[in-house]
Amino acid sequence: MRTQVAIIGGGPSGLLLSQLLMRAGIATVVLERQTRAHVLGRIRAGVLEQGTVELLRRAGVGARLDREGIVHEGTMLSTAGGMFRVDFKARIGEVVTVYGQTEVTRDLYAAQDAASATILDEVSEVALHDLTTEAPYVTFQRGGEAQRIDADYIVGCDGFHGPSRQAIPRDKRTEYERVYPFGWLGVLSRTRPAAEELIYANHPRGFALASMRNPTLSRYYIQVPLTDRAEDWSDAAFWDELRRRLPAEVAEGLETGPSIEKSIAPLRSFVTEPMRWGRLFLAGDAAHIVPPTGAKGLNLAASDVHYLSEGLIAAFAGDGAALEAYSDRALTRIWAAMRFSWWMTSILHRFPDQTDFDQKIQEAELRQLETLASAQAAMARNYTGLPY
Ligand code: RFL
Ligand code: PHB
Repeated sequence: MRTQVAIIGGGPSGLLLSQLLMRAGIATVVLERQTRAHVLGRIRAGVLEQGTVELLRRAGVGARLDREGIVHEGTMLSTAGGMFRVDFKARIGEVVTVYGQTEVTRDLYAAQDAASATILDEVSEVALHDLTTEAPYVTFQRGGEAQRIDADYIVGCDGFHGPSRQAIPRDKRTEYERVYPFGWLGVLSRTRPAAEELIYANHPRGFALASMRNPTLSRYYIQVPLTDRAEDWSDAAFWDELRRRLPAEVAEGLETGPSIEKSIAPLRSFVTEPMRWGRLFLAGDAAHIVPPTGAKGLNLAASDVHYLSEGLIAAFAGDGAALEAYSDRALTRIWAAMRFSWWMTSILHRFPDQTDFDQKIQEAELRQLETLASAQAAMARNYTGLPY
């Protein structure tokens, strides 16, 4: 089989890239290890920056998002001293949209099906070859058969554990990493959200987040030790712990119910540089991971895809400059989001080795955020998304 761009990974990065390229008349093939049902069963991100919303509209998948997405003009933060609000709209005139990654992915699959895209699921043993030549190719197994795709370019959108990043020789890339000493236990439940906006809570027992997907579907997280296992947390124990960490007035009115999904995610900051080797390009979680505290992972995947689709479209039209610049352009924005999500994580969580000094600094950070318009503006700017 031959195509112009072979895309490894059918998550949001891979599907959005394929969609944007196909709309520009460029042929793609997407290779996905899992079944479509599995990809659509993953519960992940919930907050979209305005730039992501606009990119999805440009990709032709904005209709349901515009109907069902919930615009949030601010967020709540809760501390020992009480709850306060950061008003994004008032501070910098920007907003975010609450719309689940599951729904984004569903919309992208529907659009790709309508465009008769080639998405091969349940592939295994994906291997990348001849990446520094003009004729790179991918081999894989599907339905018990060995197959090969030749392409002009190969894009790794295969997440943190995929093979694409590893295809770059170790001495040709530099990796930067911070692993945090805790995880997030997340629960999805068919209940009314705790509040109209998200609540990020700093609490002596650990961080908590009250989020949502729609008016009848809530998403909650609590900080847990990495040694905990999701199956050891009963629903009742989860709700009790969440109530303790949320402000009393919110905890009192909290609607609880059976969990639909319950899982623990570790927290990590990770970047690999450069995001290109020969004719291989990396995008999304394949190249970088952020802790979810800043709600940046899916949004960074979208901005990578924006830069990369521009570069590839120009390259096929004969101008390679934007593709050459892809890794540098993407990394500038990625490091800004790395800093922000590291900072949000550091001011909101309880660290196992936290000293009294660290504690006082954390309180001072939160007080600044509560009382200084300039601190709120900086947070709002980063949370709602830096411009592309
Ligand atoms: P994905 O979604 O991991 O998709 C990669 C795809 O590649 C496939 N794959 C392979 N395919 C073929 N061959 C192989 N060998 C393969 N190996 C892997 C996988 O099956 C998969 O389908 O990466 P992508 O597309 O780059 O998208 C990134 C986002 O999923 C991720 O950044 C976000 O979910 C992060 N994230 C959040 N981001 C936000 O912007 N806002 C949020 O509010 C937010 N909350 C979150 C999050 C991530 C979380 N977890 C579980 C990590 C909350 C959580 C709890
Ligand atoms: C979510 O709703 O899953 C969510 C929202 C905000 C975050 C992280 C996750 O910062």
